[in-house]
Amino acid sequence: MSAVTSSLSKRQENDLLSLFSHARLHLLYKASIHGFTAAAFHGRCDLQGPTIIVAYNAAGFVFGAYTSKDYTQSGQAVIDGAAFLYSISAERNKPLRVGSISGKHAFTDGGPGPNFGALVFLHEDKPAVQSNPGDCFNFQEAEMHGNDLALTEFEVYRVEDLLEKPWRNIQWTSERKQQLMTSIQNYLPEIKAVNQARVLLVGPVGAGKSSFFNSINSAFRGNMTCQAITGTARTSVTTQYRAYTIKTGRRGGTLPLILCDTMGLEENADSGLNVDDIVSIFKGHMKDRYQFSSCSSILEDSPGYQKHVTLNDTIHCMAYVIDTCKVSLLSQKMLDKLTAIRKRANQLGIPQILLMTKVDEACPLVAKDLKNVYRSVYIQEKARQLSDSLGIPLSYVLPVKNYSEELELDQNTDILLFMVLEQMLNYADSYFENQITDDQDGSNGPDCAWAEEELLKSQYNVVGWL
Ligand SMILES: Nc1nc2c(ncn2[C@@H]2O[C@H](COP(=O)(O)OP(=O)(O)O)[C@@H](O)[C@H]2O)c(=O)[nH]1
Ligand SMILES: [Mg+2]
Repeated sequence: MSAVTSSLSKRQENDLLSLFSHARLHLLYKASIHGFTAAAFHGRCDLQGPTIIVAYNAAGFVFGAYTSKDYTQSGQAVIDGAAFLYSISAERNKPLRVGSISGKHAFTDGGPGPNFGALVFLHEDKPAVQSNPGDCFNFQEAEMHGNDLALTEFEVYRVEDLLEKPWRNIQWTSERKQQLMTSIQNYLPEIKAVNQARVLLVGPVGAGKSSFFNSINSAFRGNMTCQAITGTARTSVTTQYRAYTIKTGRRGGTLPLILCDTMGLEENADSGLNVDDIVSIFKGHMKDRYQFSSCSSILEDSPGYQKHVTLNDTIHCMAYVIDTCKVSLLSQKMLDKLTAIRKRANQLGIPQILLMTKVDEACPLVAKDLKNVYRSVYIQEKARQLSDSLGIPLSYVLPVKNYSEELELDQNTDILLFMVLEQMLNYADSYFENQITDDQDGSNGPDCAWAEEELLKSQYNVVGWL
């Protein structure tokens, strides 16, 4: 099959690129090959991140629309401050660029062709545009498309753009990696009676929770490991609660950190990990290797229920694990579940962070070079979107790439993974600080005196964001 090629001339392509800072265009869809239909458009362009529509007419105009948001067929009106319409023609030196009318949405994210109000593409599944200037965008029709509404070609490109400056500064050096490793290995919980910080991983099925543990384990071991089972099934391949310790090197010591892996969350109330089980884990009642059941939660008389708990057993930090590629697909039901979990964690004063996994799958520029992770416009947009929909400050959102198909460790992957661990330990310390009351050194402190009543007393004694 011959490769699908762009119909843009070099000059037209340069004009288009001049509308961005460091963008590259990746052709997703070409109507003359894939069909002038809404279904063909959505099949190739939904969930692709920032995209630009390029429509061609016989009058010589190349015109269209850019949006930084995903097409998802949600039926919603999408607000996008970065969206614009544009037109390029031989007579003009610079492309015409039209932003949306203040307060108006950019497009309606429906099942038909892309609908930017003033320009509706693939109108009635035909090679045609409907032109309604004044509807969300204002322009002169002669300037936008020369009043020629029949299309000779219609293409959509993914816009892969990098920020001039990264939104977080990372030192991608072996010294930094070593420094992070040393600081994690030397970590001591603020409370002497606690030996290891206990971090819980929670998130939808397939988000990369088990892979995160495997990746951390591999990075500290020095070779690839696959202790936790991972996979791509629709329901969770993790069915047991696991509290993993991590070793440094083959015969090395144990890290002062336990990563607790759970079954995945599912949308429906009666499937996947349930919120009551998460609360039992928070409080330290669930023993390692407890077999989850979707239909019932752990009870005091269940096998695997730990009645007497100390501060060593409770969760000191929780990490939500979310697949970056699926941020736009998080359903209201899943968001509600996450909000319910957040509420319970807040009540118990458990600090929380959010890991955005699969940044390599989400952005080709990041797949090519992980150092682009904080320069990718797409990743930044997804981080903002997650922060907004879950009400989490952006500073608690950490992009990460797990090892998935590699055979060798990679310095940059390790640095991102270790940065996440460092934050987890910092937040666990915030939890411990909140537990320290009278006894500063912990000798008669929380270790023995601590009980559920104490924990309940510290409700609303909040650490981090709420
Ligand atoms: N490319 C890529 N794949 C990942 C990443 N994290 C996880 N995966 C893959 O996603 C799938 C689900 O991962 P898994 O750890 O089982 O998810 P869990 O259900 O949250 O435990 C597996 O096939 C992993 O190899 C990542 O950061 N990048
Ligand atoms: Mg798993």
